[in-house]
Amino acid sequence: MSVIRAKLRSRETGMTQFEKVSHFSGLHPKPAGLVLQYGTAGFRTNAKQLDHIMFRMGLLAALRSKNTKATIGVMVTASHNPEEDNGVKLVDPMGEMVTQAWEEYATLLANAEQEGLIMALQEVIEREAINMGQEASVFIGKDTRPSSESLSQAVLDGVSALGAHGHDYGLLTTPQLHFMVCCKNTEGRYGNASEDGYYKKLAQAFIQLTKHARNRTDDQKHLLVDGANGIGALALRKMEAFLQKEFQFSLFNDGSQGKLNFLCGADYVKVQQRPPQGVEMNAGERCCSFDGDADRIVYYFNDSAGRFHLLDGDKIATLISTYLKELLTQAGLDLQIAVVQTAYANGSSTRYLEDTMKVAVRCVKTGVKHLHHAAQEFDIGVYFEANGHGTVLFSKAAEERIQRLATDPNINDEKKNAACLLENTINLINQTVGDAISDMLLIEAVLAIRGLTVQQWNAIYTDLPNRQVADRRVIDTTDAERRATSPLGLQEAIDALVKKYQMSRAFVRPSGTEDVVRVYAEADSQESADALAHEVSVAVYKLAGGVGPEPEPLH
Ligand code: NG1
Ligand code: ZN
Repeated sequence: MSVIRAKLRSRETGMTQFEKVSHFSGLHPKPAGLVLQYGTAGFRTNAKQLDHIMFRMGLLAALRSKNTKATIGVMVTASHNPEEDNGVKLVDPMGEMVTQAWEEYATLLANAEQEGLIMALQEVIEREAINMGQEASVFIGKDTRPSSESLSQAVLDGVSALGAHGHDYGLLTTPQLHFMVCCKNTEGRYGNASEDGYYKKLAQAFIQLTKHARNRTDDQKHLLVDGANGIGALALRKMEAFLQKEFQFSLFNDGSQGKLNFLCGADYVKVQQRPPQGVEMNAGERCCSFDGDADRIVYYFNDSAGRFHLLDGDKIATLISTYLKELLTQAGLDLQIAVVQTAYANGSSTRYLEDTMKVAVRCVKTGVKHLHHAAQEFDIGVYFEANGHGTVLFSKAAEERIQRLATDPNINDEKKNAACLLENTINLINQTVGDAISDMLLIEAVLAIRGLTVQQWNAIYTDLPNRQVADRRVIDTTDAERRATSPLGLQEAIDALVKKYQMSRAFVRPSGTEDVVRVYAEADSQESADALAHEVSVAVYKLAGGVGPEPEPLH
């Protein structure tokens, strides 16, 4: 019925909606036979293959908007991938990743051959009983990749082909776009849906929070930032004035010279376990790296002996959850706090959180959507992937209790102070998705309030040495999803290898964002972790039909 209504409405303008879609689709044709899968975080591959995908995701966003009667977001980015790749992520009304039920529709539209597109659209419309007469609105953002310009235009074409209103924000970090969508759909209660609105909200919360930290020295206010030559660098520069010198930074890899994510950025630093190129670090200086769309952050420093120390998502989760737990105790609030991790979390972090901090820990599948959902089950859910993507979610009830306490005239100073800190902390956090800028400011504030140096933070627990390998030569990943996990005997072989090492753990999974298989190993020493990672990749190579030469030992 909804389909008929769509046809009737559009007839007045001369062209039916579907005729319009067909016409525009001809400008964004799909290469026949090309099949792309919705990965860990949307579609992601070489930018040359993505024009039709972008157009069709514009269509899907318009449908999702009609379906939810709310504004939907579309972000054009490939995050930590190399510059020649690109990708697209859809944002649901409250600023979260698009619901998993719609990933199926995304795949359906993406892979429909040119002549089957209208039928695929009709299927979605019918299955969701979408009223095509409903108004629709889509927010669009893009990262700094050269290909993002024309690809975001393709998204806009898709949006307007279905008569939806498209608002193109141009260059934004991924978390900024999530923020805008949430602001819009909460009628401004979450903040103002503009770039300045974002900077103002976060900067004000940061300034309020750091008032609670006494005697901050200039050194404590200063951080070295690696912008991965991406959008995060641009955003941070724009934010500078709003921070009123309460936070100062030296920005490296700001995109003026280097290539996006090349030898720099959070993913490079985490996987290679070494500092990015292009950052001038002195011993003991606090440094951080964003990834290509600024939704991940990792910290690090070199000690006086020149040794590199990485503080990844696990260390960040520990710092933040410890801080929050202490505040809850001071405020006398019995709210349940939990940390959500993935299999990539260092074994030491899990042990520390459970045994020493007595915080509940949940382990979920890789991918932000899985962490986000699990975190929503608690009063306060702190979620971080080891790679530095994460945030904190406060349930509505928790937020209300904190607000009531902060304005309660009958409580003592200690409780009032803790409640105010919690309130400002909530305002500083981007609860829609992991946000490098918001996380960075929160970490800076927590270190200042607790009077911790980066060395003291690092010493909270010691990481088990670990190694992550991803090798394009090792395996042909066109259908790696099965070949990496199902060859008979692979898991048994890994189990046998793990037994050879002390305190060890290892697993493999196909990446959902790159054409690789990821191998993770940890053990009691770096030599053992490296050796185990190598042995497991050889097992994958032999049992899962690797291509190219056999993987070589690490170091
Ligand atoms: P894949 O490529 O599926 O491993 C990577 C990260 C995920 C997530 C996505 C989205 C690792 C091991 N994997 O996914 O955690 O962040 O990218 O960006 O870090
Ligand atoms: Zn990212």
